[in-house]
Amino acid sequence: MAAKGKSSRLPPRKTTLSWATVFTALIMVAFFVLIILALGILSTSRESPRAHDLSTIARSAMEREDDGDKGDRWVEVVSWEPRAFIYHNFLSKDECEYLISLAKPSMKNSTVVDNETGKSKDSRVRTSTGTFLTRGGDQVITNIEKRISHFTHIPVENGESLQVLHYEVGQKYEPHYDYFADEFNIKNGGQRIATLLMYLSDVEEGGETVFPDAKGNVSAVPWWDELSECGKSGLSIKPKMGDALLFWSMKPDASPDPSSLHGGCPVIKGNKWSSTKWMRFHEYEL
Ligand code: PD2
Ligand code: ZN
Repeated sequence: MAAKGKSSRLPPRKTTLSWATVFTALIMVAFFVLIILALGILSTSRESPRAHDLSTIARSAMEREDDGDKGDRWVEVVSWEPRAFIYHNFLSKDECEYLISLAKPSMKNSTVVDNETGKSKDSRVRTSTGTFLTRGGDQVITNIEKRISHFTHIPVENGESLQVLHYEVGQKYEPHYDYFADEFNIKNGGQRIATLLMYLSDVEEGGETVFPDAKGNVSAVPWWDELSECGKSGLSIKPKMGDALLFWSMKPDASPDPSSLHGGCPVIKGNKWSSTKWMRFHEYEL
């Protein structure tokens, strides 16, 4: 009987003990997880103290420009090779006319960069006239340069001075790369990353910006039938007053993108005003 009694009491005692162990282990694991979670939250908030700081948003909202006479602003993805996008209605009509009036008195024959020396030289590949507007020269330029920075996500300091160009009938800019191939310019101001080309006027015929080496079916663009012969030699964008074309000369791995080859087709009817903002990797020193 005693042996019987002994054997009937032992198994339940064993079960009680193992449940207690499991319960204790669970409590310890939960406690451990809680500590890890707490440490994670603390370290995240230490690493990005500005994640919940809304003061920059509040400031941007206060600085928001008066909408003025600008039309509907929207972004159109034109191509991924090269990476090219149109910001429709980026500039107002008043801004376009203002930039033209500022530039007009100092227009000179446009030059190109000499790849041997890195210096400017006159060229037959670029037959337009042009001038540069001082960075932050006045409030209108400052507003446009800030807008360029906001839309491209590239700081104002990385932008070169705005260049204003004028093309009359027959004038053009042969296909070229905006990135530098010479040591001089890369060392003095840094390699060019991207270009924002702003159209300051409409052009009746011709004057398209063409990417001859763009990948894809270039004749699929809705405006194909309106393009000049030069325009049909690649992926083309028709100038429209106020629109801006952003394209990247560098790939995301920071190597030059050969598909960014581009040119300005000859103007056939009317005349063309445009403005270029080149952006560089390093701070540009005047
Ligand atoms: O004004 C243009 O259409 C044009 C075309 C190609 C300008 C540039 N390149 C440039 O300024 O780099
Ligand atoms: Zn160019």
